[in-house]
Amino acid sequence: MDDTISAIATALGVGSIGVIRLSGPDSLAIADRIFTGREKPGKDNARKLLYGHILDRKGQPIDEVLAVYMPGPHSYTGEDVCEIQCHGGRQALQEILSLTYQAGARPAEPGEFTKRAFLNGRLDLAEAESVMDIINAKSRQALVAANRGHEGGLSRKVRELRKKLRDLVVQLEAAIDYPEEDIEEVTYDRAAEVLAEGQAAVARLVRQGSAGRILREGLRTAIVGRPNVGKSSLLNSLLQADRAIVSNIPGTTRDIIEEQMTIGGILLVLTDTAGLRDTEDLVEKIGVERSRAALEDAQLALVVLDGSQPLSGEDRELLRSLKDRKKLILVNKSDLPQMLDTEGLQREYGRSDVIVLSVKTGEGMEQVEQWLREFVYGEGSDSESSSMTQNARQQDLLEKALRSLEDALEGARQHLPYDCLTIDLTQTLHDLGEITGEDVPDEIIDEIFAQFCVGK
Ligand SMILES: Nc1nc2c(ncn2[C@@H]2O[C@H](COP(=O)(O)OP(=O)(O)OP(=O)(O)O)[C@@H](O)[C@H]2O)c(=O)[nH]1
Ligand SMILES: [Mg+2]
Repeated sequence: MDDTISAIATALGVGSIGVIRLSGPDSLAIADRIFTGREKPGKDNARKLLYGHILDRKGQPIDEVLAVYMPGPHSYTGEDVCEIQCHGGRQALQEILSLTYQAGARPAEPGEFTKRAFLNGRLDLAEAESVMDIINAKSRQALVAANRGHEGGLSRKVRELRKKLRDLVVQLEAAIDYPEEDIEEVTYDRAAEVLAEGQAAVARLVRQGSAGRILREGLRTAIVGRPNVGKSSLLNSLLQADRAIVSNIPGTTRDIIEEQMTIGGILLVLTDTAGLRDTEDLVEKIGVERSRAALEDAQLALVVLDGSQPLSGEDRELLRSLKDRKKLILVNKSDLPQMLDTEGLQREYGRSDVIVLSVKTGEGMEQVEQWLREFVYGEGSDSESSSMTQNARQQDLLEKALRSLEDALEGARQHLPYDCLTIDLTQTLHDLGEITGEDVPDEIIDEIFAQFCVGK
């Protein structure tokens, strides 16, 4: 890249410090032009923080700053980079930024620093994308997963797999070019073996990717049930805040209340809803409609029942309507004498998917947390080591790769002509290569980095 870009790298708004970042061949010259101090940034004091001032064109100080020069290729972008730390007010940042423009830099596009890092081979595409996942991480687990992606967790697996499949293509092509009857059987078996291994590996990544998606975007969870069973109490208890109004009057909650929270490191996008019942009250009716819409949209339903009362017709109807949906049944108010046939419910819906709890005393809340963890990560899995950070694009490519790989495997088992296998495999290699950026059109690269923030 032969031009030099500049941007504010810190969040807009008031903060104690702000950072302006320059990258490109003229970084040092531009910093030199606008920075005054006892020592000027240069080769001799690379990577050292220098104290000084930024002066405007009339020599008036704009701000007191620290500046650092990081020569390429050992910098974030792989190019010469200069960073100026000033006070984090809008005005100082904007004025220093315009000075860098006047001194020869051009405004950086969103994600352009990271794009340069990618184009200079500092990061592959999947690693670069995970930079945004780190920035956007809203829970501990999402952060762990994003860091794994950034360190090349996904890239490494994809590259290994690509290498094995490429070797196989080479062997198959050799067999096409030099057909020898006696090695044919062996090659089919060997091909099927390699393909089955690859298929299993990609299938595992696809599974882990769904968990990763939940980590990034949160699990959309609706709290539903009859009026007065304790839905809003549950929300408040999970949030550890008095968010929703709780009262002993059925029909207290009318509107949808949405809150985000983490539980066991998992981000939940939680909605408390109006109690489901037939009602003549117009406002409540609208609330009930909204509850049904929220339920429709949710990936998981927390069905709250009142354990101090027998199961009602409405409860049964709700459970029936959620027959094929992911749900956790919570029998609340365990501190009161129990009237509900919990064992019957457990027989019908599975022992592990029915939890008896009391929001009032906190009994059973830990079990809820444990259930949610298992729901996200799959039973018995070690959450931290299996979570991946695939984004929708990567997940989509993995799913495509899986399909062509399955076709190739089927082909090998049926002893189809080698060309058929190599056609499928070429497709797989292409899709996998698009993940790491080894085989990806420029438009897609531009599209990816356009989603980044300016200054990253
Ligand atoms: N004893 C006991 N009472 C509870 C428990 N959880 C909630 N309650 C009470 O049940 C009543 C209803 O609680 P809410 O949380 O408002 O119920 P809701 O399901 O949100 O009701 P609607 O908004 O009307 O649909 C309140 O008086 C709560 O204090 C519990 O575990 N034990
Ligand atoms: Mg409520």
